[in-house]
Amino acid sequence: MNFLDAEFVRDFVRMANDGWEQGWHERNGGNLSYRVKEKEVEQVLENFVKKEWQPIGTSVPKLAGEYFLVTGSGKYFRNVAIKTEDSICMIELDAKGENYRIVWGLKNGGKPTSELPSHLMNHEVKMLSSNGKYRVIYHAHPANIIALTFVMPLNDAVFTRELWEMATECPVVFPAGVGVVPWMVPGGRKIAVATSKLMERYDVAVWAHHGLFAAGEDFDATFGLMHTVEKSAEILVKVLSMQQGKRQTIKPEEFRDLAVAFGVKLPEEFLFEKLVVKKD
Ligand code: 2HA
Ligand code: ZN
Repeated sequence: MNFLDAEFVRDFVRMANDGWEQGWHERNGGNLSYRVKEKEVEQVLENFVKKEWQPIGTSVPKLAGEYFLVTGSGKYFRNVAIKTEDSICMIELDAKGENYRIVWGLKNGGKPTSELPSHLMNHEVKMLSSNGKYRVIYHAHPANIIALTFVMPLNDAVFTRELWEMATECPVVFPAGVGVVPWMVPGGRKIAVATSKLMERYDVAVWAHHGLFAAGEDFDATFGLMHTVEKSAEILVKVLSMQQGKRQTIKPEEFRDLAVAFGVKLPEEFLFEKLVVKKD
């Protein structure tokens, strides 16, 4: 079938465009990747034109031979829906998981996302820990979560608890919590290693002064996770802009009730007692 007619390609394009419409992808900001299922590879095989092998910049042996649909380096999310073949590509990994080659897309030249090492190392971690279920890795630049990294301690427990408190659905949507990566140079192996270490435990990691990194089983869950975290961050920014501190919030015992009602496990280390300052 025509590459652009395949459902996984259409879903990828829709998600990229949704992110653009949210305002999370100024210029060439952000990147998206999808680990393609075997039967989906078969659907589009006839479109492949295999380019030369290139080093990934890291090693992902467990992903040997896998195919990924990824956004292109320097390409704009804004263009993914209207110039798909110029903006994204499908890549194949070699038998060692050390090199990739483009098999479709980026028709005017270019490379996969500059964050390819982070994407692939995170795919490897999430694939292994989910028994193969996780397939999507998404990086975006949502303004509110980035703003919080300038005023909150860069610490998993503080970010998790504050974001959980701002919207009741949050502990249910990301019960494991949120990891925080201190500021690092983007695009290399170092940030990839730091992020993938956190993603052994979490589905979402904040990149200080930069953005957010999220993983999920499919496009809806991954986009929904990014959206939920950023919405919660937006509420926190609004609250902190109105006054210092919160007059009332969700308490540790209420989180425990929520966990029971929704059948999720919330780590106790995030349910610490807080000092509440009464203003009047
Ligand atoms: O420009 O977002 O982190 C792509 C990025 C790099
Ligand atoms: Zn970025």
